[in-house]
Amino acid sequence: MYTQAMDTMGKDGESAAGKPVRSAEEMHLEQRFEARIDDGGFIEAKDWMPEHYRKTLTRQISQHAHSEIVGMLPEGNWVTRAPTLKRKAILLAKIQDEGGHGLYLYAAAETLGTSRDQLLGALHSGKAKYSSIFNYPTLTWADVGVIGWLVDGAAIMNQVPLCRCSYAPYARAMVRICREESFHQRQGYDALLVMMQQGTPEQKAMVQDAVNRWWWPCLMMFGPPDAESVHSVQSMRWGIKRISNDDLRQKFVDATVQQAEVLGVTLPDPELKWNEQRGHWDFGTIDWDEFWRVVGGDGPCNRERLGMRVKAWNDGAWVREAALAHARKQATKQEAA
Ligand code: FAQ
Repeated sequence: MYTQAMDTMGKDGESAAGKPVRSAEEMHLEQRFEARIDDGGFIEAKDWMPEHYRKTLTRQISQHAHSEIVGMLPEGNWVTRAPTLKRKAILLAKIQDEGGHGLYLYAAAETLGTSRDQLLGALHSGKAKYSSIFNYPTLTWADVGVIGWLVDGAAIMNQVPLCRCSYAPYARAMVRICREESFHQRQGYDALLVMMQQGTPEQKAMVQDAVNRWWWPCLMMFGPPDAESVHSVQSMRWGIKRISNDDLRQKFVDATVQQAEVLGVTLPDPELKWNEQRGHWDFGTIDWDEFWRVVGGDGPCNRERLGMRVKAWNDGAWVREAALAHARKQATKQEAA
């Protein structure tokens, strides 16, 4: 839906049959673009690119940026209630990093020609998507640890291949983001390990309860099954996505089972079983109805999250106005000098 909202193809560029008319020069540019992609090369902001490639990237990068800034909200809920000064400082640093990731990603999306105001407008009007995972509530302190361990763990699994994305500004942003996500994952695991090894029975039960609630939504983060993923084939052809939704999900499950054992928690899936033949862990069926409900705006916290973002935008209007007034004043001064 967002993709359609950003459709800039006008009627002028279409033939009578409704198909876009392409000039010989455009076809030559497209051949060069395809050849560069086939060679595993990178595309820079000023290079020619097909309109569909530009729109696909604008959609994915802006959704990713929105996920980072909406993702600050569930954890922000716990800043004032972190159990120690050390945990509070770590949490503040993590949330700040996420704001920074949003900034790099909005900047990367802007290089494709859509302004930040337009991108945020799409988020605030509910047209643009952000990751389903951030529509779940953070009920206890253990949820903050589980977000680090499982949500950041899933995010890294998905994002490391994006460091090799064919669109260079996105790939460059992802290198730094992945380094920071790695710290986020470890701090979450560490917080949980302390509770599991030194905590009271109640604290241990709290960790298990958080794992029970977050496990399945984390598996949904990777997106629909490959057979139902509308964008995967083209995005993989263009080197935007390097590994499919299902393969990344499997890699995440395979990596996480042992971490759960070390931690001493049970993953809430009776069908989780090592498959010697496949060399992978088998796992149960994901509730895709729940996924699409959450993506469609009807998850436990969708309204609250969007409401908070819109409020933050409105509350910050005076800062943006002041910055613009200052810039205008400086420009007038410079012109007069
Ligand atoms: N939630 O055809 P596909 C983080 C939509 S960052 C909501 O497979 P695609 C950091 C999809 O947009 C987490 N919608 O799509 C952090 C499409 O709808 P559209 C975010 C979803 O793009 C941690 C439709 O379903 N990461 O966690 C979801 O090829 C802790 C069909 O799907 C990124 O954004 C979903 N989970 O593959 C922050 C990474 N999955 O647009 C704070 C970059 C799918 O046609 C605390 N993005 N949809 O209306 C990607 O890698 C891809 O976009 C996928 C989806 C894999 C998410």
